[in-house]
Amino acid sequence: MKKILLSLALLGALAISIKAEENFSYNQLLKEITSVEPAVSPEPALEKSAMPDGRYWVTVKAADKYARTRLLEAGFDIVEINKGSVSGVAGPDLMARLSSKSFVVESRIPLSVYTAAASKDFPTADAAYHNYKETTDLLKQMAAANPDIASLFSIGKTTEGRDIWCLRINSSAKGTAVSAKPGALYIGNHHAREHLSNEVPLLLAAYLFDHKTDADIKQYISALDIYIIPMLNPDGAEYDIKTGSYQYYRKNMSTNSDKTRGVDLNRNYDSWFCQAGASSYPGSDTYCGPKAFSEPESQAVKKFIEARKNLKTHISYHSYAGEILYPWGGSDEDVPNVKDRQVFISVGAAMEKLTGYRSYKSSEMYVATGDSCDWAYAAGGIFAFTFELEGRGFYPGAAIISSAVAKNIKAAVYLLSVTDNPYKAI
Ligand code: 0X9
Ligand code: ZN
Repeated sequence: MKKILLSLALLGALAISIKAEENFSYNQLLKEITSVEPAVSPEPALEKSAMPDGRYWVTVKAADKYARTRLLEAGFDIVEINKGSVSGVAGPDLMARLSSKSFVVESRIPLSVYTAAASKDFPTADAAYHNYKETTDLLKQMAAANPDIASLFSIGKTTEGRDIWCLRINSSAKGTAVSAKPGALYIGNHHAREHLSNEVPLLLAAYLFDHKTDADIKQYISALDIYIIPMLNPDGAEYDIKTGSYQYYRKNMSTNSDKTRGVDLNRNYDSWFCQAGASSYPGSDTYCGPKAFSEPESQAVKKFIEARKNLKTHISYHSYAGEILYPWGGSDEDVPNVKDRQVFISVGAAMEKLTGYRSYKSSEMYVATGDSCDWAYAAGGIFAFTFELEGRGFYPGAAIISSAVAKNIKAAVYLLSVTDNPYKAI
């Protein structure tokens, strides 16, 4: 794989120089992405490795979603669900815990990360992905180029002091000014290594600006209050790429009481906090944190949503599975309001058609409490969907961006079409 990376260095350099030319229209961005498509299909990221780092790619027996929930509670971060088993990354502590709790480990492959000299960027072949600076610059450029409808502001700072940027698209209200228009919210990158989940909302913004004079988009921009927060967890995302090779990092960068790093932001919301499918072991990948909303990133989302009672719809982007999930995820129960349940089912089904992703109730994957969409629906009545974007692995290569973005724009724009009154979907 190293050889492939080297042979792609020239293409990567080309991509970097293209980026420097301030191309930020949707079509230009797409061109930029396709220009770095590897000539060969990307190998699984696990094979990109060089040095064992004490972690394993583990496959553990799990017959059903209840077994999956128990594994999450033991701190196992389920990455892939197979028939009768699940796979994910486990370090030495978790390996010991799995055997002490009598889980059956079917296989384990030493996981290695390539610890090159710090490059603070994506591997060359994936240069089309936007790191934090590139994301920030692009958001600033888009906002500056569309002053009639756009504004950019920070919803708060991360653990390491980075701004969490929010791009607002609204033909009248700007910045943090309140609006009575129905609102739609798109958030990416709760999880550090899910870099595709930054690209989709970022390019959605570029698409909306490029098409702002199309009849439908123009109407949404004038009638709605649209918010895009592409990178909620920039500390984690930057950590994941800082050596120039991926670290399989999931959480934020908080320092825990036992000096381990990171809280799973999608277990830190106040919805049945840490009751199921989340771990209280600080070192584990599904660590819920010391208390609900202990983290600056989830706290920023809480404040943001609580201050905007006009929000009606929401997508939180994750990867990977090709799935659309709706509440509850923290309970086997259905949401109690029958009409709301029908909205989730109908809107999910419409977005399923547009993306080819499967739409279903979140808890069927596994019950996991503290997730952002459960909280957004419970606290704000917001029709909140978790999208598990497509791809094979967390690092599916740059070639996947354009197709993932294209189909997800359709779903995101559909969501705008029902944001004025989600009940019209039933
Ligand atoms: O576990 C998660 O946070 C999400 N999957 S991911 O691989 N992106 O980490 C899924 C959240 C779905 N929510 C629940 N099942 N509660
Ligand atoms: Zn995720």
